[in-house]
Amino acid sequence: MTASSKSNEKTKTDQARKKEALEEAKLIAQKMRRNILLMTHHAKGGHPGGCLSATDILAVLYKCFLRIDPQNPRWSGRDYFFLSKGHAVPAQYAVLIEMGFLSPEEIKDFREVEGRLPAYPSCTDTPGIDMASGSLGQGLSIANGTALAAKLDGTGQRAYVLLGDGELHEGQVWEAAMTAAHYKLNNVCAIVDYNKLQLDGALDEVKTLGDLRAKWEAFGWHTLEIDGHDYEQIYDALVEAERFKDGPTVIIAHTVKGKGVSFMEDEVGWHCAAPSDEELEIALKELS
Ligand SMILES: Cc1ncc(C[n+]2csc(CCOP(=O)(O)OP(=O)(O)O)c2C)c(N)n1
Repeated sequence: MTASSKSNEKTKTDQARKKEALEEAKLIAQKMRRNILLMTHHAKGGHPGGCLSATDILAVLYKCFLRIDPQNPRWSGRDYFFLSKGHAVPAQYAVLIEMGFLSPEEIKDFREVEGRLPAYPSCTDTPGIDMASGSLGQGLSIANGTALAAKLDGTGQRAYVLLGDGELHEGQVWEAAMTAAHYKLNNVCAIVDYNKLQLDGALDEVKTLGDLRAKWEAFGWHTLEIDGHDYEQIYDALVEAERFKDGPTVIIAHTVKGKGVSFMEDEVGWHCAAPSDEELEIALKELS
């Protein structure tokens, strides 16, 4: 076999491996969406809209990129994922179930005092969670700290953070954006869940973000823009973020709040609301 045919073979197997992994990620996302609805329905509360917009991103990130170990959640060599928009924690519980950190039976414990699934992320209660969040704006600062430590230790660990677009109204995010660029933290990857809705209205009505791409670029970030429900685009952007060595990368992921459930899509009322018995039945049918 010549060097070039060997490299063609490798590209082919890489492509086949990617295709297979993305098919698995799609199945994971399907189960996650069901479990997000079951959790919020059972607890009679939660934030399904912003969970469903982030589901496909989390499925690809966890399935294909994060180096983590469900048998040893505190493994010191792990990559970090910080859910800065902590109200979307059912999405993180749902992906942790699929990755084997939690059991599906724990769905009923969401928002219960007993159990390991509190209403907002807790790094002391839940295996696989590395940051307590809920108060918006803090995740990128924490990602910076862990990424800087990993660089100083030469461990090669990466830190990923998921930010809401409404969360970008917090000034701390932009302080942290400057810090990551200053220290050229090429092991930080921020993902913006750009679903265009805030808590009680459209983002542009509450406070527009203007030219979001230009803002991140002006803050010194390698900036990518994708469809946050397109598996190839999510995968390729995360690969590009790993490859880029000159500084931090942000992936602006255009998404739909409530994605996957027809009556929840793009409806601000589903920011914080639980499906009724009837709504759950319809939604689960749509997702099956
Ligand atoms: C510091 C802070 N201010 C206000 C809130 C209340 N709050 C909870 S969710 C939310 C809207 C966030 O919008 P976005 O980040 O776009 O979330 P998504 O639409 O993705 O769910 C707000 C203002 C909060 N949790 N923390």
